[in-house]
Amino acid sequence: MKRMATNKPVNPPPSPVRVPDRDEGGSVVLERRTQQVKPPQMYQVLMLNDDYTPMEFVVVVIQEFFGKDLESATQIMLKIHLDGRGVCGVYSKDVAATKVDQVLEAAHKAGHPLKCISEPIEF
Ligand code: TYC
Repeated sequence: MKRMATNKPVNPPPSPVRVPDRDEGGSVVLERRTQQVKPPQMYQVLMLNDDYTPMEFVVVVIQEFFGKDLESATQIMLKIHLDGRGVCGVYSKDVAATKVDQVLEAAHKAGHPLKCISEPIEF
């Protein structure tokens, strides 16, 4: 991949740290820093309840776009139905945004008001 001269590398390798040593024989002791980069922020994709979208449609959408089997998809759908919202999956920012688009497009095409959002996970 080509980079502009002003771009920094995304994940620079950890730089070795010189540790002072008493060895006067010219040898150098190198130690790796433990962690210099943070893991990427992850996003959860949630579906919201409404009074009109059929339960069967929600179950199919969860299976199709979130790779769940029938039983897990049904449990997630029922949780959304009862609690108002529920997590369908956890992804990087771009993948989460794509999942939201796919769900909203499928719902729109089928004429259902199903809502789907993504939000950063808090620790
Ligand atoms: N509440 C809907 C119904 O009773 C079912 C439903 C579940 C709708 C989950 C949306 O995200 C949803 N038909």
